[in-house]
Amino acid sequence: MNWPGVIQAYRSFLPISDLTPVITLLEGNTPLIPVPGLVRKIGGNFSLYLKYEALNPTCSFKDRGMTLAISKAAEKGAKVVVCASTGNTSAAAAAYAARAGMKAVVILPHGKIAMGKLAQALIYGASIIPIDGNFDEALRVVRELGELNEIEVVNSINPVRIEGQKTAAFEICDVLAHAPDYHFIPVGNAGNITAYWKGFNEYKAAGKIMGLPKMMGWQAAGSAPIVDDRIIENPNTVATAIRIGNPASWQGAKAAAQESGGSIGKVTDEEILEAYRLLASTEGLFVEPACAAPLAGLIKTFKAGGIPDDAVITATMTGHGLKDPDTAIGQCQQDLTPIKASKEAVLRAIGL
Ligand code: AN7
Repeated sequence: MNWPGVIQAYRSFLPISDLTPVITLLEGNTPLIPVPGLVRKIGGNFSLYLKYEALNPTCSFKDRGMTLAISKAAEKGAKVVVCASTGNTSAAAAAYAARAGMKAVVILPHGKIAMGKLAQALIYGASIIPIDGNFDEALRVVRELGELNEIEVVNSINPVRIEGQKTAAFEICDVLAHAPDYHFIPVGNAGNITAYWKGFNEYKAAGKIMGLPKMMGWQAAGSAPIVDDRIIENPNTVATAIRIGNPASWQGAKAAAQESGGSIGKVTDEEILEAYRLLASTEGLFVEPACAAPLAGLIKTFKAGGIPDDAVITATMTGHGLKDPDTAIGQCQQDLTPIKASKEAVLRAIGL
């Protein structure tokens, strides 16, 4: 049977009625990929599985919440949806709005959106409004627009987004047949960590799992309001997806860490880029820089002795590496000057 998308797959856990039109691109059911080579490389003995959300229809986890948000908007008869975004939300909103025959308006921090994400929003036909300002300022404008009744906000301040995103936690437990011991996840606007914690708890309440993971959220050092416990006016990081200084779900992230016995930490851009290259070159998995934040955080936690030997660990790889080709190419040390088209020239070039 074709996978039906997250609404049909997890209907009884979602705020959906028979009257809700289901707008889906068959998102979800993404692979949980074991990465033993990476664990060996850092000298660990634990089990690590990556929830590879890059394989959603718009290549990020945002599709899970967007199928709910757009379906509920369609139920209300909305014609126009709006979001602020560091890129992935705008791509997902634009795609699902196209599928529903709605207009999407996306408000983006000018010059700070990875190229692949911009290409997506453009080709799906969204109205793109770049602003002179960062994500937090864009979200402020969106909140104001949401007060006008004719525009539906599809940022994660819309609670149905969180409802959709929690399905990733269900899928992890369905595959493992239990909860992981730790779950590592990047934190930007903090909706996703909030959603996972809700998902794990609901699965436990339903008797599907016995335990709960410690929630380990990771921010970029230049953009770490929750760790630093203050709003960051000018957040900065190579991981543009999580370049957010005043997260909407701040309290949700803190609650997830506190209630689970986990934590929210921060890693530098250097640590992020090192983990980014390491994952791609040892496991063949290409993710966008934001996903490398929890990996860098895991490496740091392991080196500090904070990971038990037999732990089962999951981590969310939220978006595809192809979304941000500039960062990947910028990390490349190779000389790409063309040489003569001959066997001899190639052998010389590779040192044989
Ligand atoms: C790849 O698209 O906020 O903590 O506007 O794109 O739930 O915000 C993206 C966030 C992690 C952080 N990884 O998740 C947006 C946006 C990737 C992301 C996050 C984002 P949240």
